[in-house]
Amino acid sequence: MKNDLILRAVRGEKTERVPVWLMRQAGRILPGYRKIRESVKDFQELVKTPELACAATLEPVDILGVDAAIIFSDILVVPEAMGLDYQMLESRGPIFEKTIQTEKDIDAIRVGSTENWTYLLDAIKLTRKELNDRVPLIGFAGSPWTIFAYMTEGKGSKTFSIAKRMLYSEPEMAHKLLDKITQTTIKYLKDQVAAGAQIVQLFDSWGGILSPESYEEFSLPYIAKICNELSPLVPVIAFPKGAFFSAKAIAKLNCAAICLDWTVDPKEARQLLPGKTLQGNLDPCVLYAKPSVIKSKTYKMLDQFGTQNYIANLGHGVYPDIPMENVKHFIDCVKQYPQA
Ligand code: 1CP
Repeated sequence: MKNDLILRAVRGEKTERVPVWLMRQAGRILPGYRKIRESVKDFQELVKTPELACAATLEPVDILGVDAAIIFSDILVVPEAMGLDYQMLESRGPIFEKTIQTEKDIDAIRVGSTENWTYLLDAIKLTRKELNDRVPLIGFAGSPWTIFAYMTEGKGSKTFSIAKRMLYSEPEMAHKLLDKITQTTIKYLKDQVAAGAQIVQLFDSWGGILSPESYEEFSLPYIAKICNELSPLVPVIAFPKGAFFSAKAIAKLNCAAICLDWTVDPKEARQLLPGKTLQGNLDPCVLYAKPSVIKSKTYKMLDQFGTQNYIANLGHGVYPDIPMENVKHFIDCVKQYPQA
């Protein structure tokens, strides 16, 4: 591996420079992505064509100079593999044709298996070959709770009240669905590792809309199960977005690293998550600012986290309308940060 900074940082080994990558680094901020996206019928065609997914994965490595690639796919591939088809609507996000409301609906979907995501495994194999060990390749999945939220709502939501209603009114049913998603996700991530993913990240994008009690009943135990299954194979990064209220419980996860959103104070995170590599957490909106502001905020973040056991990133995915030059400047600032 030519650049193994992220692998070393995630394992808690010494790094001579802070590694950096961005969540959602392959997307509308990049010209090559926009071109590929225009050439296909829909988002799924891009995700399901290994050559195109590979090209989208490599572009940020080639033109932004990030220290890791993340395989081009989406967390919604898992509900699709379980039998729920979705459409990705321009600027409106995902819409599912059917949603899960009853016990019967849960029984009607399957635990997904390899044949449901071979295109992704082919994309990973091809990308590893094309990367030729330049940087590590990250695989990923949504957390069971976050996938549950899309399966029950059928789309994004501000409140996720349909999803949360099931937690409070039919908790046993909710656990049954979460368990089925968890079984699928474990297979899905193990397959990604077997195909060549060298790190996996679990996105709990909607963890933060739960109360601490609900979070620790309906989200964290399922993340813990996945960590227990995957950690013996590759380093796992958990991203409990907005859920730092449960930091003490999160600290007990069997995972190498925790990704933090921008609401979290780096020093407090160091205290509450001892022994974990930390990743994050610049507010993506900082990247709308002028270069001098991007630099001072980035340097301040590195001062606070320190340079070891740390992976620089944003506190959430990069927004599609952020200028690519600013993203590049952020990456360069991390690389130029003076390190003793
Ligand atoms: O570069 C990369 O990061 C790889 C690709 C990637 C990843 C890691 C995509 C491509 N999606 C994701 C993860 C993902 N997808 C998450 C977790 C991270 C997060 O919180 O942002 C979530 C919640 C989704 C679901 C999703 N997919 C949404 C959000 C809808 C909502 O509820 O607000 C949307 C809009 C998408 C579409 C999507 N996924 C990826 C891209 C590049 C796009 C844009 C679609 C397009 O170009 O048409």
